[in-house]
Amino acid sequence: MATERTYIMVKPDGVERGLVGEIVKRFENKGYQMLALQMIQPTKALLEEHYTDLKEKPFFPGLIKYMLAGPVVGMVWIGKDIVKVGRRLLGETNPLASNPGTIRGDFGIDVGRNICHGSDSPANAEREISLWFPNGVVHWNRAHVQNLIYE
Ligand code: YYY
Ligand code: MG
Repeated sequence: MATERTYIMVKPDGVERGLVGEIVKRFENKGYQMLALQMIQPTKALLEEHYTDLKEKPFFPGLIKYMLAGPVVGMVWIGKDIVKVGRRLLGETNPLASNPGTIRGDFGIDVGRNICHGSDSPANAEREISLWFPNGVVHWNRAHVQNLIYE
């Protein structure tokens, strides 16, 4: 039974462009299971904590400003190897370097408007899930479909 979780977040550009359903669909189609979903207008403090590893980068102020531009849709997903595979579904950080068939490759152009976030390690995923969902998330079992997805 897979227990790895990841934090996926549609950024303000993705929300405003109506791509939430498309992104949810790609994770659902793959066979992954959703544990939480919320639309939230993040505060500057929350975003600075989320991106704390990047605070010395030259693009950091622009990144925070862009992420404050509107609500984001944050999700928790669970499944086998989901951190790594979730990032493969997203594509590269730079949409122009991302293959067609990936979220960033199909829908984006500029790195500073790359539509969707995905955790980069299981440890960071758990850190981000605690940050964005401080009250925890539901745990539910897909009793019937589980055997159709996992052997
Ligand atoms: O994990 P990922 O989102 O693919 O990239 P990070 O290196 O964590 O950077 C976070 C975020 O910062 C990225 O999604 C876009 C933005 N960014 C940028 O605007 N310019 C860069 N040169 C690198 C990253
Ligand atoms: Mg990252």
